[in-house]
Amino acid sequence: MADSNRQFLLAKRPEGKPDPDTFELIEADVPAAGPGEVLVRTLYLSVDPYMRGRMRDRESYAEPWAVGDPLRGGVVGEVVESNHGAFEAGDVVTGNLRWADYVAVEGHELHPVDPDLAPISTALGVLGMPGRTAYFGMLEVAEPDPGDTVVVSGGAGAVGSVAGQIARMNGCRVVGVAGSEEKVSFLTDELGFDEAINYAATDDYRTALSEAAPDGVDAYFDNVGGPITDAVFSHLNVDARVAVCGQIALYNRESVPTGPRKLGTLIETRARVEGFLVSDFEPRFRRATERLGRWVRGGDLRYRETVTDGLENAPEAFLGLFEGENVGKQLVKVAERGE
Ligand code: NAP
Ligand code: FER
Repeated sequence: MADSNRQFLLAKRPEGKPDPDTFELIEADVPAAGPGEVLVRTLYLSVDPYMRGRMRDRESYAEPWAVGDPLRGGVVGEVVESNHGAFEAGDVVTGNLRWADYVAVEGHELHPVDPDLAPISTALGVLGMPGRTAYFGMLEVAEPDPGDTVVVSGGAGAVGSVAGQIARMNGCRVVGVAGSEEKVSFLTDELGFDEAINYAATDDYRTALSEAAPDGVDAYFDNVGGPITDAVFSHLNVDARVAVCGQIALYNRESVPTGPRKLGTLIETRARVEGFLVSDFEPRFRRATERLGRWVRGGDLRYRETVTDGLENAPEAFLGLFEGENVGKQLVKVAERGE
């Protein structure tokens, strides 16, 4: 075991886009596991768009980080030493932990990961928080019916790529929206989306949508907001459902544009627009994760991960989310299991 422990702190609150100065890397001793605690070595950590919200000095569903606080998020790690009855050395676990090489945490903060069921990194992606977000947001909020046209923005990301495939499994015609030709091919050739729009190749989203969804849009799973969402609102059908999952196009803005938007559409269509948080569905996580796991193992649900190597590169991986550098789930690989 190494004798030094690197960890990231929030160095300052970003204005607009965060940059490398938002983060501070410090070194300390590897902590010891106290009574009831488990020493965990980080193998993978997750970088997620919601972390931008935690960098802001504003109360929200995600409590803000204070300047100087350790950054934290979803981690998959390996137990090095355990003073808790539920875990022993060598176990693979997940939890909401610090961006660090090692952490000592109380056992109740950890959940076991079964390495025989799926690659352990999936506990942060398709079989973790993003997969469950797609599952509940699509099935419970967007409510896809067979034959519906379903549009998914952020279609090639961790949540969107799963959400679109779930709509396909429900017999829908699925149109993804993503920011490159590579992502368009990923969606249509690898994931079975019926159509995909490269929004970076056009300014005319409305025309692109009327070509890709000529019968209009029955359900919209929105990960991005902004002008893409404005365009989709112009194509909603009567009784459409809009599941507002995320608004990443707005996360780095200090003020959000307001004014008359596309709400007249909602009167014409009697569409329903509903925001949701994955945590609202927590009592039902176990079954959702089991079903997602079965779909992955059966080959019905495919997934991609973009893995950045090295804890020191976690800020770069996080910043890349806002530039569309990831395909599928963005992870940071910190160490190899069993080394
Ligand atoms: P992700 O989609 O894997 O990564 C973010 C993607 O957003 C990028 O790859 C990029 O792809 C796209 N993007 C970035 N800036 C954009 C912009 N200005 N306009 C259009 N697209 C942009 O991230 P994720 O983890 O799956 O999260 C997706 C969304 O779901 C986020 O908004 C997140 O906040 C939300 N979310 C919500 C919940 C919930 O409980 N409500 C839970 C998890 C995640 P392109 O190349 O296509 O631009
Ligand atoms: C959660 C609820 C929501 C959570 C993440 C989110 C990490 C993400 C929301 C977003 O990206 O908008 O419990 O756990």
